[in-house]
Amino acid sequence: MHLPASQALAPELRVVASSPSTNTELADLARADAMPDFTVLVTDHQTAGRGRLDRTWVTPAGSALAISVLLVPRAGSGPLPVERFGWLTIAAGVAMTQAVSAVLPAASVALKWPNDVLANGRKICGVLAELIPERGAVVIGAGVNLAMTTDELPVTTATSVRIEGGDPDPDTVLAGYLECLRGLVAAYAAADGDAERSGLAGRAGEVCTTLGREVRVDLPGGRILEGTAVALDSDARLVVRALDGIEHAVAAGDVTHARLSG
Ligand code: BT5
Repeated sequence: MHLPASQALAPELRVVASSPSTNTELADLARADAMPDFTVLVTDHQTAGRGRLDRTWVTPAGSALAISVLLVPRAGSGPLPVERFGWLTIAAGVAMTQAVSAVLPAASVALKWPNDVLANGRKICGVLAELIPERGAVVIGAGVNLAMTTDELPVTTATSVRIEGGDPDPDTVLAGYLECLRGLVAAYAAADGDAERSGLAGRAGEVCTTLGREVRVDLPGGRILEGTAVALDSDARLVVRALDGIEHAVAAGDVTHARLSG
């Protein structure tokens, strides 16, 4: 893969012909050795991609990018505490929403909390963040479907840049993603992990289609929460106002959007 625009943005960009999982591979490298902030590992042939929990991320060779970025964010006063890392998943989602929008200008592209990018309501990208606490680092993985055809879709809820009518050029999407992610993370770290002050919360509010919706959240452990998604809190948790009016801050879960009325 020839990725000149991306390479110019991220000097530590490593392109590999294939990888079982770019997240696993980059996290193993980072655990073994201190590696520079914003080291990127990318392939268009991921053979054992992972989703959250024990789920799989499935992409036929050459049809999608698997991108992993090592972030070792430094605040003004030292390393950014790992408790502030929740917003980094959202930053990746915002950055990918922007990169996909640029190649699909006519589509509705939005972030579904916490880790899906949807194009015209279908999943085009998933984000998976994995902490490396001993390094004060996190690997942010993003899988984005580019040239995938309808026959190649792993699930009926998925879509790709090609299916939505855009140019599936990997360098354009990767460069757009890396440039936006780098800016968002730098501003967030410079603001000591204050998402409001850095502008990240505002950007997320603009693209997060979950906010304002009636939602059902399947929580880890099997509980279900139903209500209205009203905000993201200072830790990037989704605040859901339940039917009894009580607000719950959700750190992790699978969200289903109710259909918008009207
Ligand atoms: C995710 O998990 O969406 C996170 C996906 C992260 C993939 C990247 S690729 C680079 C890095 N290296 C890795 O090994 N992983 C990361 P989750 O929210 O749990 O969603 C997983 C679900 O998405 C699956 O159970 C399927 O239903 C669906 N799915 C699988 N492959 C898909 C695809 N290519 N496009 C859309 N949906 C897919």
